[in-house]
Amino acid sequence: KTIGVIFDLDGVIVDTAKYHFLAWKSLADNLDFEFTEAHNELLKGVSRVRSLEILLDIGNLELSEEKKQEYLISKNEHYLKYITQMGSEEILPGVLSLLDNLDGLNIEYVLGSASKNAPLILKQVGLFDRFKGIVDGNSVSSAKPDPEVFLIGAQKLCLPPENCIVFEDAIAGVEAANRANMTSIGIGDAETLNEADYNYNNLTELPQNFFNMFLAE
Ligand code: B16
Ligand code: MG
Repeated sequence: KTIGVIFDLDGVIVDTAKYHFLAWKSLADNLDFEFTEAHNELLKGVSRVRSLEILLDIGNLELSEEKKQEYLISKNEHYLKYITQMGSEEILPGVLSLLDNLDGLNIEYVLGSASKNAPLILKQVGLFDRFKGIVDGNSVSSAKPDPEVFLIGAQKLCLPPENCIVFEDAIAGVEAANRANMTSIGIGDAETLNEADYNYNNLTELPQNFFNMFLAE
């Protein structure tokens, strides 16, 4: 059968979580509470607005809408300082050979990310033109674990959801893929991502012939 692939961005193609962490941490420092790498795990895969809500919960703070808007803007400005320094050396191991493998098999792929900065990040690392389409935080009304981002991805691939395979590193993303009725592949800790159909620590672990069984169906 014809299959297509949908890639999450942060945690699958590149590790931008470390830059989100630095930017959120600096906001927490300014607001005078502790924000750790363990806390940062809670923000993976969720939208920018939701991230701020989680952060403020950690700091036990309630802020006006106006203040929140201000912090969302300053956090993103801070984050962009890191993003604009990124280059192709930041593409995670296994990504380029996987894309080459898909190209060789004529399997099309799109991006399905919560990030509003996804196009910029893909351009920075030189991968923008390789994707058939990009679904990002600007094109959805409901964030993961809502399946919307991946369902729009399937439309861009012109395929029914059952024919789509999703690579995700976040619990919310795996849930979104499952709810979309797609095959979910969890990249990262298998215990954390135990709802995924398949688990690999990183993309280099994906077997060479992984897609053949789907194509043969
Ligand atoms: P932005 P993904 C997600 O990317 C990140 O994992 C998450 O931590 C971030 O809050 C979200 O993008 C929004 O990012 O502030 O750039 O719009 O994993 O869905 O590719
Ligand atoms: Mg992710």
